[in-house]
Amino acid sequence: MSLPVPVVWNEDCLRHEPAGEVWLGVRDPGTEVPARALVLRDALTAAGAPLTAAGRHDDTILRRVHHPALLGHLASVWEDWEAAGLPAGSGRDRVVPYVFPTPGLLAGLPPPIPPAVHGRAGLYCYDTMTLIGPGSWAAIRGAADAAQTAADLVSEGTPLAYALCRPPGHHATRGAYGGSCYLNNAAVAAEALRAAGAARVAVLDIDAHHGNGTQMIFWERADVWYGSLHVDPGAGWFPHYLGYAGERGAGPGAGFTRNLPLAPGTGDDGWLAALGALCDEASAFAPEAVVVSLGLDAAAGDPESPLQVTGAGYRAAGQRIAALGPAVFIQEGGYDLATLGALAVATLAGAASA
Ligand code: SP5
Ligand code: ZN
Repeated sequence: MSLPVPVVWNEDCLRHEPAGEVWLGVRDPGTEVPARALVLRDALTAAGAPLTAAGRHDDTILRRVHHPALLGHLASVWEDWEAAGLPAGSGRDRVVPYVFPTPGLLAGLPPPIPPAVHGRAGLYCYDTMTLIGPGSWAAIRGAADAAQTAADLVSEGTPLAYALCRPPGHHATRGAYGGSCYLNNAAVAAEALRAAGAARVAVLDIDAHHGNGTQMIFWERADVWYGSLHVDPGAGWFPHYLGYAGERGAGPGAGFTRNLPLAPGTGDDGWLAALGALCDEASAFAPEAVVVSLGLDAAAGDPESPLQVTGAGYRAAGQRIAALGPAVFIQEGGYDLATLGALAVATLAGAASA
């Protein structure tokens, strides 16, 4: 029995080699590695899912999601870093910011754009663990293309599609990257569905971490609902500053954001109960299309989160979500190479059974 969900693939996803993450001042090996994409691709194709190549898209949708300055920065920062002699001169082999223009620094002044690339790096990045190297931009741009291709398939009538996006995207905001994310692939998919005629799009984010980027991109929007299940940021988990239950949207988007933070250790029962509540609310919104930020890091055994969801839990989640309507699944986090493939297969098999 073969998995009837097209898997959108872009070979360039393998060219992003962050070569670690600087966490609390130390460069650790990092868990967002190219092998993730290979494990996912191989498990899904072994389950019979057809691979579809990501098609190239122009910047129209990307520019609805992101500030042009972020797009320009990501496209050029590696070349600027190299031209400044940082890798050759002192072994600084990846772009890592060291000064951040926080409100406490600027006291209300607008930030200038520093001419030095090592100064500018912190203007568009909000942490130290999201590194950029020579192949990063090709992968980042290719992941957004994959998301848009999957959205195109669903807009054209395919009930379910999955984009194997790497790097992931849900932590990327309109104007800044972080959390191993550079461009917001899920927001790109949502905007592409809107542009193709879906009047209301629901984004369901089941990554173990709050999708702060997606939430804030649609914060004031009533046409794109955002709901997330994630480990409680108040219990000490990334992104720390967002993802609390009181965040509900603003202006025309007031009431169109819903966060359900979960206690560390939450397993299938608590996670699926919260997912049911989230899906009931999404259903009341009457979405014409759904985007799923599919993080597989809520699974027991994942090194980046304390949630304890099983493969059966992910299967049930896929089924519940797909009952909401045509759905574009966007790969987000998920770092346990030994179980990642089976978790993706379980989720999409559940969705296909809805
Ligand atoms: C897309 C996504 O899942 N991004 C997650 C970013 C959270 N990264 C937090 C990294 C904290 C350092 N990792 C410590 C691992 C200890 N086992
Ligand atoms: Zn995550």
